[in-house]
Amino acid sequence: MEESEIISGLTNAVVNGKKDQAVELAQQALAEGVDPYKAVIDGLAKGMEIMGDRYDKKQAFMPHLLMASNAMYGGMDVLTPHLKLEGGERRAVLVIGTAEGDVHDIGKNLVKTMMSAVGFEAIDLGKDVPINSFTEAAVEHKADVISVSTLMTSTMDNMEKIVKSFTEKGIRDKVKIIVGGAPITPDYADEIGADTSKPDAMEAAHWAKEIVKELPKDRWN
Ligand code: B1M
Repeated sequence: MEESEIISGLTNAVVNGKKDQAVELAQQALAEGVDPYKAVIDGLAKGMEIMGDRYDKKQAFMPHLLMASNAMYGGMDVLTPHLKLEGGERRAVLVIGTAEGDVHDIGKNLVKTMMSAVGFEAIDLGKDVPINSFTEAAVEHKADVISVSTLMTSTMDNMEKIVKSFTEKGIRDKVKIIVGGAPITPDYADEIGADTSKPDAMEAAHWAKEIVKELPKDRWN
């Protein structure tokens, strides 16, 4: 099977909610030497994007979305262990989660996957994360980067509260904070005092990998 067929097959498996097919094609991608990044981003994630558009146009409904995400995770489970780690002596620590009130976690999980792939050790707080859990985890794990996602306008305010909680605890300068998700813009990130926002998981990971170099190594001592 050609690479392009495998990639489009992965997209279709997600769109059609076929987990077995996604798993099989992900295994085939590895066997045929397809870049696992490409298989995740151009294959599986593309399928979720298509389903998102269909949902917006009322051509797909909740059960279809859940089946699609189930298929996507099936493929990701196969591919994620093969995303090549990019070097560095100590693994930088990422604390990641979805803002309180928001249970959408597909994009957050993609960001986690890509961040792990560029070398981060990810502390995943999950979805609908209480505001103070971010600072608590940051202190406990001596975090470098905090990544917060939300897909709903109604939960954007909680991102601001998360950033404020770092200032209130006096640890804002110890971490870099990235916020993202469909309604989030770089201007919004600036307005709430976060360091940046990026439009997709890959860009977020590349930014994080570079920005950690600016953090003083002894700042948590
Ligand atoms: Co819901 N949902 N949903 N949903 N859902 C949206 C987000 C919505 C836009 C649909 C709509 O109305 N058009 C809408 C929000 C409206 C708004 O506020 N503007 C909405 C709503 C309203 C709801 C409910 C309230 C519906 C209800 O119950 N009445 C409810 C939420 C309950 C809650 O959270 N408390 C709900 C529930 C669900 C499901 C559970 C069915 C399911 C989520 C399953 C899951 O995540 N496990 C779901 C889904 C799937 C969607 C849509 C269709 C798709 C979202 C998705 O996964 N996209 C979405 C409509 C849409 O997007 N077209 C919709 C694919 C994913 C890969 O993209 O997460 O955007 P995304 O991530 C992207 C980028 O945003 C970026 O990187 C990724 C690409 O690489 N990114 C970051 C993400 N995080 C980042 C962080 C970064 C940087 C980049 O740095 C930190």
